[in-house]
Amino acid sequence: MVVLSHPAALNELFLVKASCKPSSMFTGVPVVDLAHPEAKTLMVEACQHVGFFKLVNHGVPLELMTSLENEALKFFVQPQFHKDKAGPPDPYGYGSKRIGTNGDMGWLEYLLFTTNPEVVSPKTLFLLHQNPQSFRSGVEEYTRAVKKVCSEVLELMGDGLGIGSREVFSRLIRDERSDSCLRINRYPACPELSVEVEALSGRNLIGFGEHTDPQIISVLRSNNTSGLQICLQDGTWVSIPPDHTSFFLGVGDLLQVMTNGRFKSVKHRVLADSSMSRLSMIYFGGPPLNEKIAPLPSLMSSEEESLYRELTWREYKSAAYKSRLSDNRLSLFHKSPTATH
Ligand code: GA4
Repeated sequence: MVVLSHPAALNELFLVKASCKPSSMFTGVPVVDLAHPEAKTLMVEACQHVGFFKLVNHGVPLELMTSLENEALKFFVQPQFHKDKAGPPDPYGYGSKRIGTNGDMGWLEYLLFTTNPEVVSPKTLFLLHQNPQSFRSGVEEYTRAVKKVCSEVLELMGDGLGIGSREVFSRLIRDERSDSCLRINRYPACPELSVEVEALSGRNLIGFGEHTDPQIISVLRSNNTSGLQICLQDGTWVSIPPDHTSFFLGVGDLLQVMTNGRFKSVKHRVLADSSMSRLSMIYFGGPPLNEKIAPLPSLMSSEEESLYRELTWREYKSAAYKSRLSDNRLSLFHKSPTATH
């Protein structure tokens, strides 16, 4: 009998069974054209059924995306000891393999920047780049562009839900104290993960373990390497074909709270590849830390009960940072049925 031992570097922390079968319910990722007259309706439907959609015709030039991607790669090619000077993340900065502070690991390295002027990203982050100025302006320009798209999308969602003010979501990320962040993830190719290892042990290399994003909304752009998977409401995992020209939008936990569960915060994960490295850039749109978040009364029918208690983003963020990646953080804020009586 052939006994296959995993290559030393790939211990159980990285190799997991991550089955992904085609779901009969799923006809493909919902695609929304930002310029289409029905965009708001399609977005609302996608957020209700999947919590995720692909956005095309968004107006952000491909050059702006690839230019930041190239700047980031110039950071990542540097020697490990050099990159480590910008880490470990606290929670912003450079990180490698460790995600958060509670033992989660993934086959990736990353950079995390905050856009909140009241919180500071480590200065070394930019200084450790060969060309700090162009890296900084790349991050700033990209963030500005993606924030604009995100704000347009949130306005359309407000419109689509028919909740009086279309700015009810977008104002939260447009606020100058918005606690949003930008994450750049690089999932190196892992040649030790041969096809045989995968086939014989039925295991996959976890790049970023399953989780939901705690913020309002996430806007992801990646290179053309696959790896992203989302979990459908029937529990099946489906792979999302990459498209380096488009954005992928995901509902975050706070949007699920504000819509009283109508929009679903999408569970997702990333599997690493044996031959191609994946680079993704994700903008996480969050509100100011002191913002009170609760189900919107304008959305709820008169007899409808709030599923969640009011929280501040500071409170939710701090609970998130105390949790493990795969924990169901929203359940901590569920109103228990008895508490309402
Ligand atoms: C998931 C979404 C964002 O990447 C992130 C992540 C954060 C981190 O990497 O520091 C967390 C994770 C994320 C949720 C639970 C906690 C916090 C790692 C972790 C185990 C930056 C975020 O805001 O929450």
